[in-house]
Amino acid sequence: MIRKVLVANRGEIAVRVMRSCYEMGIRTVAVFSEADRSSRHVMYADEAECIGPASSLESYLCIDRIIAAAKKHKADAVHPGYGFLSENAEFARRCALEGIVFIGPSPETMETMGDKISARRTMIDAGVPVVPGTCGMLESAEEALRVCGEIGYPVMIKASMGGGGKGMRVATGPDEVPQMFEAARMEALSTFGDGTVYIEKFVESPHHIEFQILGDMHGNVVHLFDRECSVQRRHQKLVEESPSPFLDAATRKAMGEAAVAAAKYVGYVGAGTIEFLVDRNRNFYFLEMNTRLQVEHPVTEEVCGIDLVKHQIRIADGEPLSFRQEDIRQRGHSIECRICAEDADNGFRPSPGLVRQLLEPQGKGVRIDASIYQGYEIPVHYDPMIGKLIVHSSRREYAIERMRRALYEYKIIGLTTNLGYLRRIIDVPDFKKGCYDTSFIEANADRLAARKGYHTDAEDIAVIAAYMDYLMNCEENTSDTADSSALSRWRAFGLGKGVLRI
Ligand code: MV4
Repeated sequence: MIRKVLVANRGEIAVRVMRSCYEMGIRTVAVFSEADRSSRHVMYADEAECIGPASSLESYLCIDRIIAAAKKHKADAVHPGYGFLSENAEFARRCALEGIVFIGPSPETMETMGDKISARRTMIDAGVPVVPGTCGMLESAEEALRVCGEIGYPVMIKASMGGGGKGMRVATGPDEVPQMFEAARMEALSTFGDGTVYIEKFVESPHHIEFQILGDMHGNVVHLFDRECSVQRRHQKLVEESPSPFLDAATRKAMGEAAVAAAKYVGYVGAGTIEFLVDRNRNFYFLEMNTRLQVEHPVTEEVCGIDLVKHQIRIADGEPLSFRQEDIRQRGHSIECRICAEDADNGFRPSPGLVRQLLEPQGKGVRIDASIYQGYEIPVHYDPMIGKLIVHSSRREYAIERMRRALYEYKIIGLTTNLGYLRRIIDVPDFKKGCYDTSFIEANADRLAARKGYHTDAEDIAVIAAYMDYLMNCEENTSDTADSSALSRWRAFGLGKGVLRI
């Protein structure tokens, strides 16, 4: 029986996991780095343990320190969140060895799916469609050339240990193969320490559509339908929605059945995601399986009315699933925007800093999974994603209106965020129509580029006015105003040297 969970993560996902624990009456243990002493997940937890310096390698990625913290605090289970150690089979093995429940699938499943060649082979055996290509690894450029000739151009050369676009090259004809084969191999070797590559037919402008699945220890597997994740920039998702506006009922049904077949074949236990590439004719192909909870899981929760973290914990506790496939329906429409401390107008460079003022959207159908608060300093050491804004409504067009409204209400003062960029995305006509694939960001680059126009200027002025009003109130409420002019107070807040960023 799981009564205390150590959350081996930080930021919004650590808080997200602890919320479900709290509702289930489960105690929580936070781990944190020296850069995260004042983080929200530390304040939220019942207990907390510092596990090392700011560097992830010496804290959130350090298996020994996390295991030691779990033992010290007598945690029954570990929830890994996403990223960090969430797909690390060695970590899952170490947990088992120490008698700690790892909230996730078996280490064997994680290994099978972590290796893309073995995942492909397994899916072929399971009868799940994969992109036409090689079944094993490529030994040489000569072999690559021969295989490419059989598959037909263009082809994609991919790293077996890859993911996230690293070690990936396209070859449009035989003359490009030797060079692309070498480039993919070298990049794979330096990034993953493994130069194994394989080849697939290149699917042009595909959709990235994934299915959420849940499997228990008793052989039951269900899917929780689809998420459309095609709004991506350099393999970073920006906006996700469920249901996908691209799928028809027949394709959705076939993909759901394929996802369940895939998970059943490997005896999957826990929450997982089957990623598919879908071409313009709605042919779908298995791409990868993610053996963790994903960033975009809330859109599925909103549409299906199911708390995925609670089900992860119940499954890890050995409970059978409490519902059958027929009990799960997609109700309405949900959209998620990822809020990042990034300067979208200057090459998306990370822009951490102090959250001076924070106004979060509220109201019907609005959910925020974030870990920032007023006065919080976003550390430079970690991912720039600071939270997620999720909306739900009865229809897609209403969900878009709600997202537009919520993005307008969201004010984060003190650092640069991508809120303005997200506002522009949801106003692109092709997004509104639901006509987009993975080329969306590139195809709409002009529309999405910042224009210093009336709207942004007006908003900047309004925020500055509100802040001045706030400062003047501070002034009035201070008895000793003789030596603190308005200007010096303006400086005191760090606004005198051109550091006001909106
Ligand atoms: C592909 C593809 C086209 N054809 N494979 C990108 C990340 C990696 N996980 C797989 N990716 C792709 N694999 C074949 N055979 C196009 C992509 C791809 C992509 C996939 C999903 C979402 C966004 C993408 C952006 C560029 C390329």
